Amino acid sequence: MDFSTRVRQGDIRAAAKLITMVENDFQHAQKILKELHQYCGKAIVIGITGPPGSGKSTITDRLTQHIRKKGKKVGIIAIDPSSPFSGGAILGDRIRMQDLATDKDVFIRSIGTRGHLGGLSRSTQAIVKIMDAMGKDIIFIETVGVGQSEIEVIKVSDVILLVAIPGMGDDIQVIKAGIMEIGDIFVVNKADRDGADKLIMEIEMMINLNDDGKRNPSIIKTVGTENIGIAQLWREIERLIVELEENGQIYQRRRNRVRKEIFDLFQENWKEMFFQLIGEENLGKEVERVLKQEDDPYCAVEKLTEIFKKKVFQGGNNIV
Ligand SMILES: Nc1nc2c(ncn2[C@@H]2O[C@H](COP(=O)(O)OP(=O)(O)OP(=O)(O)O)[C@@H](O)[C@H]2O)c(=O)[nH]1
Ligand SMILES: [Mg+2]
Repeated sequence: MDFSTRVRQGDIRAAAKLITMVENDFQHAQKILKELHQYCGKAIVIGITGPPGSGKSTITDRLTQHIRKKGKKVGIIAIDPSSPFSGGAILGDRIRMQDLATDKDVFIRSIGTRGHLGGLSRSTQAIVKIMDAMGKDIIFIETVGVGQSEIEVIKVSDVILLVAIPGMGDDIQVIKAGIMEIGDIFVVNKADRDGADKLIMEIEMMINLNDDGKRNPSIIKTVGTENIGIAQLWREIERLIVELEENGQIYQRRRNRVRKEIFDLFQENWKEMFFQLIGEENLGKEVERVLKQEDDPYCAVEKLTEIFKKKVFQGGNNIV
């Protein structure tokens, strides 16, 4: 049986192999992703972000258990900023998601933020595609909402949950302005601690300030560890998905996602083609000239671009 068929049948080993290929040899992986694309588009992608230790993995785990009872197949992508390695499950998540690990209809994958040649968002999009083709109904992407690259990643989601917790000093500071705007649902987790209601009030105030009352994201209180509020959170996610489907927002988000995917792929392929065509010798020459102060890198790029254009022209139209 060929590789892409195995992935489509939900074969975990084939999918894991393909994900490794995405990270190490994208050109090769692309051929299989191409075959898979026609089987994609059914999964709903839910992004979960928030500060370190706020309970993102716990909530992902509990939501997954909740929807497994409804027969939904689940994919989980945990983006781990601390890990330079990719491929394996990180220890923490492995422990917390232990119950899920034995469920063949839950596929968990952790990836490090570093070491992605074509960018983290390209890798994540490819993994979403693979899980989608495997037949997952819901795909969670968990990431710590710290840097720009994490925000880029989470933006590929259909729905975004922001997790906040009480008692982190100046509470509201933990939800940064940039990330505030992308949240569809606020999850106030660790509501067993003091200050949950105060945090809710602060979030409400900030929403009103930030969005001029245009948006009205809901706020759900949870105690992840006790499974409190999880069913309500899932109901809210489902309600929101219907709303976003009806008002065309999901379609708009997917349009942005496809645009970004094409942009990322193009950038990468184009770069490769450029350097292939100008050749190592021309590049090496320019490097030396810049090194000897005979030229600056800006001029070097202009010159190399001229060489590129000439070659494309000489080669007729069949190169680009
Ligand atoms: N008291 C309390 N503790 C919780 C709750 N939810 C999660 N925790 C605990 O908080 C700790 C961190 O939870 P995680 O789910 O790993 O948090 P996370 O946001 O995924 O953490 P990182 O991925 O490391 O950023 C764990 O020890 C959980 O058991 C809650 O509602 N109440
Ligand atoms: Mg986590």
